[in-house]
Amino acid sequence: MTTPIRYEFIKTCKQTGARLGRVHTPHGSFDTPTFMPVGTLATVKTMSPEDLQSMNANIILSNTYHLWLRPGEDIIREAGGLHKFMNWDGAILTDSGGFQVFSLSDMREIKEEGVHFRNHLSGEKLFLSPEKAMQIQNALGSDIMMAFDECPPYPATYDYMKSSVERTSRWAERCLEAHERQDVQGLFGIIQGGEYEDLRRQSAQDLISLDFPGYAVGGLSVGEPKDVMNRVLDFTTPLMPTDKPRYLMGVGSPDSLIDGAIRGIDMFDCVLPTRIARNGTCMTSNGRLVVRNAKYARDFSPIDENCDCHVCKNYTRAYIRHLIKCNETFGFRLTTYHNLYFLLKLMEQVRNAIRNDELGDFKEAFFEQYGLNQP
Ligand code: PRF
Ligand code: ZN
Repeated sequence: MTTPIRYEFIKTCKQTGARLGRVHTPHGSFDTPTFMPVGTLATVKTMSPEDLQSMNANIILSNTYHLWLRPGEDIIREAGGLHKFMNWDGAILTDSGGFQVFSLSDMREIKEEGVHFRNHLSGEKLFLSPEKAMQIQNALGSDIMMAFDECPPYPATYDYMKSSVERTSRWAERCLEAHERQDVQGLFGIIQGGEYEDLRRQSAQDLISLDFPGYAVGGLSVGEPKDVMNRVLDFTTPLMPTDKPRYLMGVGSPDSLIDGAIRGIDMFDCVLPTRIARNGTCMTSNGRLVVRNAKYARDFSPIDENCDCHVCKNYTRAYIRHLIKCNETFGFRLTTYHNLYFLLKLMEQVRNAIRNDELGDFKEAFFEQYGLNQP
């Protein structure tokens, strides 16, 4: 298949098996493993594209579902595509709407043709299908598009999961058929199957036979315990091609990023760092810090004394707490910037550890300091 997405493998960490690589797209390359900040509505909330560049983000994620509802894909096509519309020159991955339909709307009916549901804002009746999801993503012009899948809840019965996986495979085939810009936009398949090993295998085999330029592991981080996620990754990533990118959808806690990388994942995204930032919670090298708390009212130290971001170099906990307590948007900007910087820096440290065959040591030291030491 012709595709503009190419995975360049660099090396495997001898201590853990994690992969170091680079993904090439029509809007530049990014080193992997990487974390993609989430810009659901064509903005990473409170961040400018210049902010994102200054923290070395080179790929962001946006959402088909939200942009379809507002402003509508026609307006974005008319603007010259999503990159031009939002003034972001780096790579963009768009999720297909599959997950959002399931997580945001209560009234929904899954049929072979697609999903009938209600607009989570207006209540209006809507229909999303593999063909429609491709048409919207073609209009947006993202570098990486995602197949339209079903992400079943956790836990789901074996029988339900089996029929869902089979439908997701049929939908994936329809997505490939409907994707009209294969030369400029790459389409990734999404492996589902919940916690069931044979269904993950079936899903992986079905999708691999369709020859996508990259594969995601979907259906995780939906409420299952951490050890279930790790076990599923333990048996799923070995089923995935080694010469294509592997993306774990919706995962972004520091420990899961490290655990995912160790299991051979290259790409991650999550609203966690940006969402918790807007309620005054920061990720630091010593664990989470709730900067809203009264105990920081007179604390004139930075959010994280080990962080060299612009925020930690110039602003204090006391000042940021004050802004957030007063609902000042600048406060949300500062915590968001720091949290994204922290995760992007963490991924850079992970890549360096892979390069030096010491990701296992890095994990142990990081977990110890972050307060995550396992029994
Ligand atoms: N499918 C899609 N998007 C997703 C997921 C999925 O399974 C997840 C899983 N938590 C996050 N985002 N299309
Ligand atoms: Zn910082």
